Amino acid sequence: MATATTPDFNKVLYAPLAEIDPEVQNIIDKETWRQFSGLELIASENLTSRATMEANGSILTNKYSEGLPNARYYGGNEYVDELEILCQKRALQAFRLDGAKWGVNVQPYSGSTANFAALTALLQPQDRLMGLGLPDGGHLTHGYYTAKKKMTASSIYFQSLPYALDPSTQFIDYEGLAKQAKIFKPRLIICGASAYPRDWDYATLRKIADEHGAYLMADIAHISGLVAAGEQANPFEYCDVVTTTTHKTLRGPRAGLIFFKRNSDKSLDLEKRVNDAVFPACQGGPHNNTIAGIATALLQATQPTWQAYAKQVIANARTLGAELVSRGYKLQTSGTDNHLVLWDLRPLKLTGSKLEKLCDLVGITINKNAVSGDASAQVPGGIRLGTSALTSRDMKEEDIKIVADFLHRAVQTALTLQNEAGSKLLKDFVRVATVQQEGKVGAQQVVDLRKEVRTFARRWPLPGVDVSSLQRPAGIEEDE
Ligand code: DSN
Repeated sequence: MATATTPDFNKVLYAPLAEIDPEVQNIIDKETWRQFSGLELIASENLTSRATMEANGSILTNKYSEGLPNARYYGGNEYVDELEILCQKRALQAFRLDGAKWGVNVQPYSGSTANFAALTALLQPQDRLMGLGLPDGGHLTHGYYTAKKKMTASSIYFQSLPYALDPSTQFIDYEGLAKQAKIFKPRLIICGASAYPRDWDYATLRKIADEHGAYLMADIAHISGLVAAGEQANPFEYCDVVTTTTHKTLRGPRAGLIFFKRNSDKSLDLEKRVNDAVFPACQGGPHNNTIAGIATALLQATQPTWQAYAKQVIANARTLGAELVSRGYKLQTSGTDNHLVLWDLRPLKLTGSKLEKLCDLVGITINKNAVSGDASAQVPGGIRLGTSALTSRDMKEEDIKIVADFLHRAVQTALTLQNEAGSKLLKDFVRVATVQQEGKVGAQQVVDLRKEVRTFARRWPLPGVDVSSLQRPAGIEEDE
């Protein structure tokens, strides 16, 4: 509360957001309404808890604390030290790690900075690394480049060679990787993906890495919540370094973590190298409010209920995949072991961009994605779907069947619109989807589906939000 003696220039410090900045408040309200009214199926997203949002929006944002607990470059860090140590402890606990064998840095701002810091720790400039190629499901930060451009720091500062999926099975081609590694002689092999619906054979990867004296790093950003629950193979048994984001299946705030192995012959100094790589090599002061949010999310991931959540995420993804297959659609690897499904649209002659656009128009949030065999990640032939967020809204298999039916109708509508557009261009597709025209039915199908999706979505809670008091905010129009 401002007092009678608060100078005018400081009164602004006490006013609530809605009062001081109604424009930003309105944008937040619209986004809340969108999340409440739609179906979130982006595999890299989730809906974090109220506690995490409270921590993330806390007064901890005011504090600088470059360095590590008990070794900071600024004063006043006694509570921040307590927080960071607690977060580290929970991170090890969530993945059932012995602190004598593993350590963790909880400061990375995101998955990308965590990965670049890990590369900085493990490699010298221009050292060689191998990661799963982006068109096969790998991540940009795993060494991606195109014929025309080295577009990520991981390919600009290091030499990289992608490994691939076996085109006949669409599983990782471990034999091919072993053969490539014999010639390329990498210093680091990265496993982990952004779009791979199957589990990993870490023992085989370790064997290949050892043949070349290479480090093995797993980026478990997508599956970390499932690994914490013991519902995926355990990368910590085989890897030197494990990175993750904290906001996907792990359901925390947006940030990253780097776990490093202690005491193995080759990695005696990994702790110092990783910590120095995060700060000062790649980052400045940690975001302590985010670290508080991570700590809170990790506490949830250590509770007995976490395994039930992770199991339900996987059961929902399996149901989603099976429902799509039962309607004649093609999935990469025909199914899933984790939270995501990769849907190959190429047999339908429909691009991922068009289905993503159509789904946006009806309140289903998905993303276009390359599928195995796509010549380029720029024109993806598929869609990636994930069930983490819908599971956080309490949906189970029977509900996911309804979602699968919405997706089926979205495809049918997209095919109708593509036909009515009479051209392959996305702008023509959007025009016929959004403007009712005599003799054309696609735009009406969009309206009908949007209404049904909205009614269904609003039956569910939204984590961190009291939906009973939600009202449609100014600036959102809805068809009646
Ligand atoms: N990790 C990416 C994704 O999977 O969506 C974003 O970088």
